[in-house]
Amino acid sequence: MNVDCAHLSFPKVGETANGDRPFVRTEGATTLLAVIDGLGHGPGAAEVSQRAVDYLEAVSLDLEAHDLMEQLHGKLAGSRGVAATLCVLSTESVSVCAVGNVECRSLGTRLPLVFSPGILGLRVRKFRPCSVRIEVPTRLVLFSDGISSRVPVEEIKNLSPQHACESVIAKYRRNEDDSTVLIADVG
Ligand SMILES: [Mn+2]
Repeated sequence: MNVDCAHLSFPKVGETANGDRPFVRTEGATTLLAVIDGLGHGPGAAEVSQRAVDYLEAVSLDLEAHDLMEQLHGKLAGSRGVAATLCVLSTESVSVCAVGNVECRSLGTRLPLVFSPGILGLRVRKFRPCSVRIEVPTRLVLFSDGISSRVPVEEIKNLSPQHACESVIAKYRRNEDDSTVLIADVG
């Protein structure tokens, strides 16, 4: 399995610190994808998102998205909290868990994903992960709420991940929030 990834992330217009973080880590046959959106914006949001990234850099990738999310929830206790979507891609399957409003769209593999209401680090009543067999090719598109949810994932499916990210930022970025898009082609 080959994963071809690109991402772009910008702070809210007028801010220098970015409270969003795209994240990609591959180890052996496993790839972890994430978009983290620290609550609010500015340096405080950037700090809590960085804490989440530090955890994801160090954690074992043998875990499914659900376990990673539960652990991350514990690690961020006492912070302002984040919204986050995590995808763990392994040779045959993909597991996804989403808390808050970081979107995850899939082309190729049908993802029966239900978003878990709540804020990671503060309160999550119930994690609602999904884990399915991956169909090849699949494109995963993750984006924070600084991108309009009207983004036409189907219309840009023939663009490379990098060009598709550029197109999303150019046309669907909302200036009043940090904006992040991450696209992964699984082939
Ligand atoms: Mn946001």
